[in-house]
Amino acid sequence: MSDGRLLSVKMRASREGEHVSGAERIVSPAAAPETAAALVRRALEHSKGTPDFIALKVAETGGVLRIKALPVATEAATTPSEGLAIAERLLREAGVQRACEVIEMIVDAKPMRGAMLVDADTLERLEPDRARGVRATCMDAAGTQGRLPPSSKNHYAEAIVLASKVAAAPGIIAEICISDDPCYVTGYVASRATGYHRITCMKENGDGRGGRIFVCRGIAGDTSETIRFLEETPVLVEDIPALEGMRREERFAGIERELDAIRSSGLWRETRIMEPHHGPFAVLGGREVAVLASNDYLGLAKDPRVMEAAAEATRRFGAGTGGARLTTGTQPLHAKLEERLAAFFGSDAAVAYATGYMANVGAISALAGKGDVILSDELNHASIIDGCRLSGADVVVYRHCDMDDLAGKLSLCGGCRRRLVVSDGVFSMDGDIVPLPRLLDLCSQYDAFSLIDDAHAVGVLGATGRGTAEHFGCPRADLTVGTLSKALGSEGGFVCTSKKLADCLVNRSRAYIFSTSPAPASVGAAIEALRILEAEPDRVEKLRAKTACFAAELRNRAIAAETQTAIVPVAIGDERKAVSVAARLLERGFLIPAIRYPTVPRGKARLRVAISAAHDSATLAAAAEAIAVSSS
Ligand code: WAQ
Ligand code: MG
Repeated sequence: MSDGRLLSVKMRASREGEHVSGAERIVSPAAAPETAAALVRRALEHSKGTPDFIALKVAETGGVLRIKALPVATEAATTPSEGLAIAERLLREAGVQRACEVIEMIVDAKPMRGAMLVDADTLERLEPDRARGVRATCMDAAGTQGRLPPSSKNHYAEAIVLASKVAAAPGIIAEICISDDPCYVTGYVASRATGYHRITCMKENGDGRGGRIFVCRGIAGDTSETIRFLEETPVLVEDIPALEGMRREERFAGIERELDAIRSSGLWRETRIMEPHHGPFAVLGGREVAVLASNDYLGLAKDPRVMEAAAEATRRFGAGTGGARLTTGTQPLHAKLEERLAAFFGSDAAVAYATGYMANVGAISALAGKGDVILSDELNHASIIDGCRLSGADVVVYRHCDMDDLAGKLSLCGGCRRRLVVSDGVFSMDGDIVPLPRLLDLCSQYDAFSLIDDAHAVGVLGATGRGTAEHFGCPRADLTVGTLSKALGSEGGFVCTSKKLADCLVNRSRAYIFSTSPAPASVGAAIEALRILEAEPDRVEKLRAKTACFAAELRNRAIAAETQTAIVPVAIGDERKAVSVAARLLERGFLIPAIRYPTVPRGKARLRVAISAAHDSATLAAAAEAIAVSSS
């Protein structure tokens, strides 16, 4: 069968001179433009980071050689030494008597773009450029010439093509490969004699070293024909075996390796059982501790009136609603809550969600989609980031609270269908505040929608706890997201906005449409909490005074502490140190958690203290002293 004209499309990406990603295809001319675009996209989205240089090469292939894929087998290994022993045996079966030394060579290999070309009998290295190695290129799977490349690397699919071509090269009798991807521990040994043997563990998880060796015989005098075949002869590989399902143990061994990596980098997490006690105290492991970690900023979660409202709502309306808002899940309480929220925040309408997370995910993905652009602060909460991802819009991240950077980026988005700027009102990890007036100015200047997540601002900022807009004395964003779960002591999220945008959320927000409506207890409690906040605004002032007093106690002990909100971060840095400081604090009777990657960047671990209006001054002073002692 003739292939018609085929083009080779190659992409190579690097950053600061270091290789980031590379991929190639052989495709029909019609598929070439989209293939090129897809490969560039793949480079830009590579997990190793954004490249600063991408080279794209599109060339005629000339006559294409078709070869059959090697047969595939999988060898289960659970440790690197087990895997390397299997590799050694397979190399020997392929005729490499000095297999043991070849294994040593690959384990000690320096990073290279290509493979070592090693003589089976003398172990002499034959590649002309030892730093680069020999590269096998100009190959692809047969039957995919009109198809787009997959959006991310499929290790097996690419390796079987490469290994099949290499095995067909003149003089090559075997190949061994270990990926340089830190998370990919499966490697292989391949040869015409034995086929392609995947070996499920060739190195420790997290190890970024890898390498390839092409073992040859009889070409030491002249390697040019072999190298020309590897680098220039276009090859399509036919009948690539579908990967048989991995055995169950190996599937779970992969999970175990991931968990081990989390453990060994100090990032392990697990739940702990806390029994609420009086006020901001809890019983943990049989002992009473002061909790300086709760988002119950105003102590309303345990206010008897709020608790009774929850109980009363349950008695009247049931434990659950049994339906989504647009089916059977809207009860009188839900309508009342939304009315009260809109009135309290001075907006036309409010839409309630089951959680704050869902409010962000739901609102952002309802408002922005393909063809739109979302501008998002780099320190936004995970729920905002997830909403951006789910929306399918282009996401442009601007520097934290940097309005000049935002202005510059907005000025480049004029041609997009819709622009949406999203930011936390109060940033959850540092407790700092968005420069809202400037952000709103930019939104009107550049005709963008604005969404502010006031989860940590409601009940905290502004004279009466109405959030960032009240704090600055400026108008509200187009959408203000808030939560019922923090200062309001209940559970759930909401969006305050215009009638039109509320209609948009109700009709388009999948997190709203496809989840069961909030339980009557949560809604009843939230309505009562909102009533109390409105009737007793001095609670907000009390919280502010408590926070100021705690920050002063820290500063008296030479610990930097600055905050305008109820969140007081105490910088530590190293993840493991942060965890051990938190453990010492717990021994002293204070629950103050260590916040680590991925919640904050690596190396920026910290203690995160959250103050409540319910804390007493003696407890706060004692906590400051315990922090000073435990972190020194
Ligand atoms: N030609 C020669 N050597 C290469 C090439 C190439 N085109 N590409 C990479 N290498 C060398 C280089 O030294 C790399 O460090 C090393 O090989 C590993 O490359 O069935 O992903 O691209 O699941 O990291 C094996 C799949 C995946 C096993 C191998 O290799 C399976 C892999 P990587
Ligand atoms: Mg790699």
